[in-house]
Amino acid sequence: MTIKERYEAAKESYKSLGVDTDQALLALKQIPVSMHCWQGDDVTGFDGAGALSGGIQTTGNYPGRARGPKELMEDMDKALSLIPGKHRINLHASYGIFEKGEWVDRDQLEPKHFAKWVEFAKERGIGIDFNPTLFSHPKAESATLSSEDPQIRAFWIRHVQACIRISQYFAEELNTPCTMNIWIPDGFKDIPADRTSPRARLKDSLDQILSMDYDKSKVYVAVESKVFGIGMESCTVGSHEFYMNYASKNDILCLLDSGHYHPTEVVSDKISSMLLFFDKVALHVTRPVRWDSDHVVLFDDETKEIAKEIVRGGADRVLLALDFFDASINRLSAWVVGMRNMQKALLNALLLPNEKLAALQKSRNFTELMMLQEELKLYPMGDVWNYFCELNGVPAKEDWFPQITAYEKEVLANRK
Ligand code: RNT
Ligand code: ZN
Repeated sequence: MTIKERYEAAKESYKSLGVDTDQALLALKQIPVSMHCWQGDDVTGFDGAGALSGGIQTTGNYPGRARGPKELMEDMDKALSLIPGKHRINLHASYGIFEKGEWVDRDQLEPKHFAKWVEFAKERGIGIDFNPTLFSHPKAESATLSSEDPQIRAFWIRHVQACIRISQYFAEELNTPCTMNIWIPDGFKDIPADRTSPRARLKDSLDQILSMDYDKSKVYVAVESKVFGIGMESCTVGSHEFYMNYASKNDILCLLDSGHYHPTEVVSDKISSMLLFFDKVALHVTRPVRWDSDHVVLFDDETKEIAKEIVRGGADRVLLALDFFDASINRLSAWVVGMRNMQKALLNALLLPNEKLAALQKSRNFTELMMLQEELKLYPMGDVWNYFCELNGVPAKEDWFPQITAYEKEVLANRK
């Protein structure tokens, strides 16, 4: 049976539930996922400002890490060619591209340092999202936007403002809003004596940053909280409560990273609440495993649950990005697996008889609701997915992997 024939059979199964698979495929194509550049080089960046710090860590030394803009772009291109649909890319400020011999510190970054990325995005017709980089830098050794040192704090304020200008440049050049997400590593290893002052300084820094003139319809500023990081086990200054309140009072966005909460707390349960109070919510989808918040996204229960909430809440209101970095496996494969899994989860959600399920809940028919939710798990989603890949001109099933193997032999193996 061909992929198309299998699809036709699957279509009939879903039809009996009242689900239109053609509609689902159209809807899936409309959902861009922002692919993070930092999986390609273990969050190293190009500015050579310092080794990875901030309580995040990549482990592993799989050969073939991208060592500069050219290699990273090549790798991202290859990965994107194996992912169905049109997506976005997500950059960090540490990925600015300098002319030979040029170097500026992070507070002096300008749009021109990102012109090559704009060129890359324009040629591929995709948008760019952005992140100031407040780690892996000598001035980030103790604290950044919450620092007790006014000069350090001013440096990082200038950096984030520079990033807002660069984000606006991306939005204007590429004709699509840029989500600019602020994450800082500030926090305390052990029990602090004063939790308020650092948070008050962070609040003031954000106020100063946002007092600049920028176009809010082009730059969506978001703030990302975290429960703990390595070396910041007892308290992070930018906690969930801090940022949720800050974002809501100042009309910016909250970004929820699915690896940044207590182990049994789930982001899937937060999205509906956020969307009742915010126009949009931003996400970093990732997979927490014990101490690490950044394993490759799998097609697992929480990813599926997040996708259901996105589909049910309105995919246009959720700014969807991935965030993981695994240096122990082929980095391109990590991207492709993570991106395709996010899309599979979205497809899974689009193929549910969502209204019917909601009606069962409304009538408190929890017996039938459970039965149906469980039976749905074995519906032939794979046949619909394979057809989606075929329609979008990328290999279905595991058939993309030989291209990774070939690329590893021909390109990655030469990076010594
Ligand atoms: C760190 C945050 C943050 C980073 C990236 C590199 O815990 O999740 O989003 O992973 O900005
Ligand atoms: Zn994140």
